[in-house]
Amino acid sequence: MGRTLTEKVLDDHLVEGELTPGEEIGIEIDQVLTQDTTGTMVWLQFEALDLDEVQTEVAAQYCDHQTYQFDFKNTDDHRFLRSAAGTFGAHFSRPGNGICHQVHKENFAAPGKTMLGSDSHTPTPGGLGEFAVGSGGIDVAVAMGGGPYYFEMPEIVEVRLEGDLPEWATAKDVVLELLRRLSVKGGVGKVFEFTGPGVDTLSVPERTTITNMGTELGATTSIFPTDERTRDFLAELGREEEYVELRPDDDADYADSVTVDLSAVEPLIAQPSMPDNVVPVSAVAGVEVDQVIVGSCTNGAYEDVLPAAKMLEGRATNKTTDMIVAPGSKQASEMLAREGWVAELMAAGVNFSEATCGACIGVGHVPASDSVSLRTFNRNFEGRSGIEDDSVYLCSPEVAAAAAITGEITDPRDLEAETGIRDPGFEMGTRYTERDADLIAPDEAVDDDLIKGPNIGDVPIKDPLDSHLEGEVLLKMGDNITTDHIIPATSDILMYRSNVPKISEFTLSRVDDSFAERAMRTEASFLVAGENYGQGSSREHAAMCPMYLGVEGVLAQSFARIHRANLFNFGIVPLLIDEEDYERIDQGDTVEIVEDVQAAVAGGEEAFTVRVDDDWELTARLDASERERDLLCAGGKLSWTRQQAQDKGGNGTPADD
Ligand code: MIC
Ligand code: SF4
Repeated sequence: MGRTLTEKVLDDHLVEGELTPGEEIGIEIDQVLTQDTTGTMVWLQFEALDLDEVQTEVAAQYCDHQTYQFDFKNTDDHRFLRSAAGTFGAHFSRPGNGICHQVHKENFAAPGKTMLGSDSHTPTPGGLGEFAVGSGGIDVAVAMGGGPYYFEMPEIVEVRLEGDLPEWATAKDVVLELLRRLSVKGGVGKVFEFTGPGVDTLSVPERTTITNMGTELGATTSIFPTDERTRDFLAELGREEEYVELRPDDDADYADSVTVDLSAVEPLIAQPSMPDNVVPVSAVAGVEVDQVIVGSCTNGAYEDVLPAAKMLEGRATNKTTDMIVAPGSKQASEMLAREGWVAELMAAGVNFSEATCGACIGVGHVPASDSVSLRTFNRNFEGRSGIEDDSVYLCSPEVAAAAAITGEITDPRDLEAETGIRDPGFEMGTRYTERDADLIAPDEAVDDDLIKGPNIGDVPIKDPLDSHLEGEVLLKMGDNITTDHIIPATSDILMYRSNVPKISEFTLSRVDDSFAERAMRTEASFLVAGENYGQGSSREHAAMCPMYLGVEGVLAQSFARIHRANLFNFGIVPLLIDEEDYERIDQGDTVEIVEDVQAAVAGGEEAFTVRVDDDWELTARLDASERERDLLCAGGKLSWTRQQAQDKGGNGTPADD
């Protein structure tokens, strides 16, 4: 039987297990990526594991989320990251050089390689045939030390693209269409592999918009085959020799198949406050818009900003609609500047920002109260923009520019009919310089020792798993709780990512601001949640902080992939419960696991009896591999890896195995 593209890349990197969906596999990692809000912990963990040199082909540290450096703590983090990259042998991308996924795409993304990144949108280079997966920071630290990455072999789902996009429909609409059909849970446990004649009609930047936002579907990753367009893209970047032809066999066998007829795709928009709340733009046309932002790792490339700039050329933004353009990389800014587009945008009333994540996580450009913001980003979870009860819509740059011109949500086809503004179409950019001023390669490192300012704390370590687990349900939550609910990423909180005692004070504050204080007063506690608990980002603080506050277990109907792994990595027991028991259990109940937990986890037990309030019992399920059980018993991945090191007299990464 023929192989899928995913199976081919994984086969080339497999170090443990078999490519059977649902089974745990270990793969060798070629490239790692980390950014400024997860990176500090990655390097502190790298140090705590006594690792002294990066072992992967490429390791890159980006500074993109807190580049405005409005507090010395941000700048301290950046200096620490530069010193860590220099000391341990990673590339360092300076603050302002751009968003990790865009800069990585420009400099390192390569077909056939594997990558692990401590950011959930790491799958972006799937648009160039790279198998790239987001994970928690400790997984990245171990992979950087040469250890394999372990994960559940996903099902491989074919997304067959047919036809050609009509005018005003874009790659963003393709992924919004998938979200509309499949929902934010539709990709859990899956890889989306793109096939069909429609693939050739999409350029690499369009493909990476789709793979980037595959994350919102909950997918492990998304991947495109490579072709002449991939080769040309790499050639433009001066990396043509990295081109490899990759495609599935003609008789490849997929677990499922979804067809998208590109010619039937129309301009779409995700309404507040979930990326899958998608409708045609025409369905919400006329809603007044206060703010428009073009940028992010999804739509921040030169090729994304250009159509908006063309639409605004010689025009002005509506007087009550503020428009901001924040390109995804300094290279994109430079190209737009050299061609005069920055000036055109400025003349039209647009504020041109440095290349940063910024507004995407509520760092700058926070919307006014009771206002509407239209963004070309990938997430619109409630409150993520920096204000509770926000009203953030997600759309393509073309739809964003149309709203900036008219002051209301406007189907660009109607804009054309009313104003004559034509679809600017898609145009690939030309690079003007071989930029390297903002990238410090390992052999150019300026530091060989770690520089830790007062904001750089220690990595918390949990005790090994107890035999007896009992505690109060301190919080009961609904479905689709995001990591933004668990540990928000807004500027007031982001600066404490390297200070766990301090950042823990904000745990679950978006759900219940008394939670952290109550947890601190309680010795041991549990959380209860509905479906898809922990969706969204890769931030391991969403597990680390609850662990620090004494949360021993989470009882949920289902878990999002990265967060589930982070719970194991920090020694919190993730137990699955059914809907009936979820409905019955209440906040304030005392739960007690009847079995000897340590022995049952170690012994491979799957069913656990949970006694609730000494009154009734439910059966919870632990769905865990042997390795994940070892992590729980040890009190998390850091302790486990260290234990391995002691047992073997090495550094404990599986390279020693
Ligand atoms: C996000 O988009 O939510 C983030 C901020 O990039 C996170 C990473 C983080 O929390 O630092 C992600 O996507 O993993
Ligand atoms: Fe940055 Fe937003 Fe992309 Fe996360 S989703 S990496 S915050 S631009």
